[in-house]
Amino acid sequence: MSKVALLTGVTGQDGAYLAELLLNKGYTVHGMHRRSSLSNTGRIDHLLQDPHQESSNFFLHYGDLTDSANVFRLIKDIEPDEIYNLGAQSHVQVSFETPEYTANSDGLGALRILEAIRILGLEDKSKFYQASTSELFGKVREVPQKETTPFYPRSPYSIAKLYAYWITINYREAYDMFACNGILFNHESPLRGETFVTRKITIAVSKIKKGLLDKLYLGNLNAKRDWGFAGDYVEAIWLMLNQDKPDDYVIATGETHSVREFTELAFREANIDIEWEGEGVNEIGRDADSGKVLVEVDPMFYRPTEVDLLIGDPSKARERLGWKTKVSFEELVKMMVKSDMKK
Ligand code: NDP
Ligand code: GDR
Repeated sequence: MSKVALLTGVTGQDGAYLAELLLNKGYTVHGMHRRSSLSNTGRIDHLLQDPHQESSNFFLHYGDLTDSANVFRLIKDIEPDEIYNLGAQSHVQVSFETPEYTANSDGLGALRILEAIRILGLEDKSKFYQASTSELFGKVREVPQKETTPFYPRSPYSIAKLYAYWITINYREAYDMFACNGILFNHESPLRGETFVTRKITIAVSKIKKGLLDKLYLGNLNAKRDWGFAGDYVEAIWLMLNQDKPDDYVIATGETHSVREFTELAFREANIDIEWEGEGVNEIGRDADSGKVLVEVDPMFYRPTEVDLLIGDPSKARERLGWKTKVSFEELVKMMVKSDMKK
């Protein structure tokens, strides 16, 4: 009998990579997806099969993490061996505009799943993964950040995720559930959402190169992130639920780079050298050859409270899970620019 997994957030970046990984391992995969007026399955269309075929092992179900009855019914019907809670309003800046909704989906969403497991008596059957985040570390208190680093979240998003993080640990301790937090640092790919900074940059570079866009507007160029490749990170997620004991793990590369560095490298991949001048809101990036301004700062993209520096220490994951990142920062930027150039 193949293992059965339920993924929330299956239509997102990580959902797509994880669904593929699980299907390749022989799992039957069920995904919760939201009804939308336009199709939102673009990242997983290549994995979908005709549900009428007997061999079909990937199924989608309408649902929403803010709908308790729906979450209960899905878990009751599917009785998953593994539940991966990837669903979330995942944009930090948007969470300042929609704080209550973000708390409901990202914070209480995790609770609804844990409660369903408990009330349905599935504690010994259904393992639970919570998509926790390096945003929990927020304001710098220790560098590099590891599992024991104190949290100081700086956005409605990360504060909702803080609730989800602790409720996961509480249910593990109170009800003996196999429940894990993956504290994942930023991870990107050609499937990354188009408004996150990396993908926004690689799309803009490709359009500028092809003459379809004049200029890229960005916010804080000094923010530093530990950027890895999503394809590597979903392997760590799976490993966490396939250990003897549940635990929490930092997943990161151990390297950090600024938004400015990412931008520079992405342009270089398109054979454009950027020269920077000015500071803060007056900083611009020029094409070193033509002198044309290609990058400008727009304070519209500044956040009310920023996370300045993230760099993770993945030693525990390396030692206990045998996991390490495979794709370097340079390879990641190259992969994303190449993919967007093609598109
Ligand atoms: P995406 O934004 O790409 O995907 C989010 C997914 O959640 C989408 O499938 C989205 O559906 C779904 N979703 C949003 N709101 C709800 C809701 N109310 N009910 C059910 N589903 C919902 O995120 P990623 O794939 O990048 O990230 C996956 C998870 O990991 C998220 O929880 C994120 O917060 C967390 N995380 C991500 C990191 C990263 O760097 N990528 C790092 C650390 C944590 P739809 O397609 O309909 O919008
Ligand atoms: P982040 O990712 O907030 O780290 O959250 P994002 O790519 O949005 O921002 C990274 C940094 O870049 C700065 N920045 C800009 N960001 C965006 N989106 N757009 C811009 O124009 C821009 N200019 C500069 C930001 O200020 C920030 O410092 C991601 C999400 O995937 C979360 O769900 C996840 O939990 C964390 O990563 C780890």
